[in-house]
Amino acid sequence: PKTLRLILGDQLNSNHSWFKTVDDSVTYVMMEIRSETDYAKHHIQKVVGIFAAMQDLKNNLLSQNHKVIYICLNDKNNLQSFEKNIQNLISEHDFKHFEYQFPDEYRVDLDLKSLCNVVSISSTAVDSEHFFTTRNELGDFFEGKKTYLMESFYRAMRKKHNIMMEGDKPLTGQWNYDGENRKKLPKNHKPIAPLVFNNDVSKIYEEITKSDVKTIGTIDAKNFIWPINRKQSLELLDFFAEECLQLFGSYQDAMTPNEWSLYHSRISFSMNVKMISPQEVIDRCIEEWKKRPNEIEFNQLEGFVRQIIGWREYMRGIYWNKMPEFASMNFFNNQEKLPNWFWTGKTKMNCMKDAINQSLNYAYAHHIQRLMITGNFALLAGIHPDEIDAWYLGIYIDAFEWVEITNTRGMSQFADGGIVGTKPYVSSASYIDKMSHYCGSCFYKKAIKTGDKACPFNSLYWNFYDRNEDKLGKNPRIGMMYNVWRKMKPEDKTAMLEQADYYLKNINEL
Ligand code: FAD
Ligand code: DLZ
Ligand code: SF4
Repeated sequence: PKTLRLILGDQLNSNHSWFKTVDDSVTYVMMEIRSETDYAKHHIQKVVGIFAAMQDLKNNLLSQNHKVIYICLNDKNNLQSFEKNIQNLISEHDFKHFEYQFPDEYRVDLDLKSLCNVVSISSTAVDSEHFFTTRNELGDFFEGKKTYLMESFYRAMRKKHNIMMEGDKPLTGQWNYDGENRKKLPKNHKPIAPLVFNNDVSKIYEEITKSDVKTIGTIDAKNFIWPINRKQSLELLDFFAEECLQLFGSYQDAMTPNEWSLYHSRISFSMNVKMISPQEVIDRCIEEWKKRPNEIEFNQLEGFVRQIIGWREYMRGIYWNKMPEFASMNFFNNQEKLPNWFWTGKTKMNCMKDAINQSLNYAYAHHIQRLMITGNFALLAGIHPDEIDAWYLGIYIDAFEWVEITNTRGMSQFADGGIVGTKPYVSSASYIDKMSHYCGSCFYKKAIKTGDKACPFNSLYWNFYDRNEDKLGKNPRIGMMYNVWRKMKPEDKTAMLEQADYYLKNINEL
């Protein structure tokens, strides 16, 4: 029967078994649509990058003689949603069967299921052949448990997939080398310049500008820096394995002004749209380590592999286990709005300015900037998780809800009350100073807690603990902080809380 197969913008896996044989009765459809460009205010580089990568897969499939219908953003017959376009195609082309790959987003999953219920033809959903785990695997693994400990899931993944194992023991005898990682960058250390691409995506950019899609951030459309096809994704992976892996773990949490990528892989976009698979990514790195065991210490490799087969799969599992409730969790009942400067970068806080500006310029910030700079500030300031999610879901080129919301609401904001993390990731200026070179040249003073130049992270930090004592006071991992707070002189506490209050009331002026 004539079959229609849908490929979503984050299902660009050219190795999918769908494509192994060319079949005249099968037509693929891909579509650039407003439902997807508009569910968040995306970074311009994200929309451009996804469209460019979609068009590349389309051309690739056409060159192999697959039949493809590609609906462009401004096509006259574009009905701007998956459901409407598919219904239209079914009635126009006499398709007898409809197929799609399991989407990674809850919203789209529901939409496609209900579409299948209303169309008159049969339908099938198949695996996207990308992840190590199925949607329910993590839920089954932790069945009946209250906390979902990442480390135990990670070890099970290592065993199940025989990754860096010696029989049933971890290679080298130790599972996790975090203790040896996470150093500050030495002052005179010049990090490697990131590999960027020079893709000319001006045509796509023009089409997006022509429609009135609202976006954020900047772009150089003649020199688009992100990989937009499988070949470039593999080049970026090679660059990481050859040049960055050896220092990945060491400087994973380091931050320094004007260095936006350091030793991070920037492979998340390529992986999340499935131009390459997590298996390929870790295989390449393990191969490099085997080739140069004297140059690449095992802790660097282990730290990286853990992010991919541990954290990434774990977050996906949490998503499918906890949605849709997860999306409305707000443990601290935070209600504030994001300050305006999250959208402009115009703040005197050096660390925030750097993290936000690079996000606007590159659609990228590395993990510790997302967690301990912007995320930390948002939690201390009591911003509503919906506001925070909207920002994170839009601004990063790698942001798709399954991995964005679990990191944002879960890991960063503790809005899930402790499913993902055991305590909130908050800090005062001392942690930021320990891991970065931001404080020295900041308008604010890291060691000052009250007064004109006091670093906002300091008073907001104590204000956070003070106002949430009923929710956190009994948490054994936080007890020590409350002891310090309780022992502080009453007049110091009052001054601290007044300072925090002043900053919160004038948050747009920070
Ligand atoms: P590297 O530092 O090189 O790490 C390698 C890979 O490990 C990443 O590509 C990623 O696939 C995986 N990884 C690392 N940490 C995590 C994690 N916590 N969860 C899932 N996978 C991880 N990641 C996204 O892919 N999309 C998001 O929308 C996203 N939003 C985030 C929001 C917040 C508030 C936080 C704290 C983290 C978020 N992350 C997100 C996780 C992580 O920050 C990014 O995966 C990483 O920064 C991507 O850059 P990279 O490829 O250079 O990563
Ligand atoms: C993020 C995104 C954007 C901006 N545009 C499109 C699009 O026009 N067409 C499309 O198929 N997918 C797009 N995407 C990715 C989808 O939002 C993503 O596939 C779903 O969220 C499922 O994960
Ligand atoms: Fe950030 Fe405070 Fe350091 Fe300034 S002093 S860079 S605001 S932590």
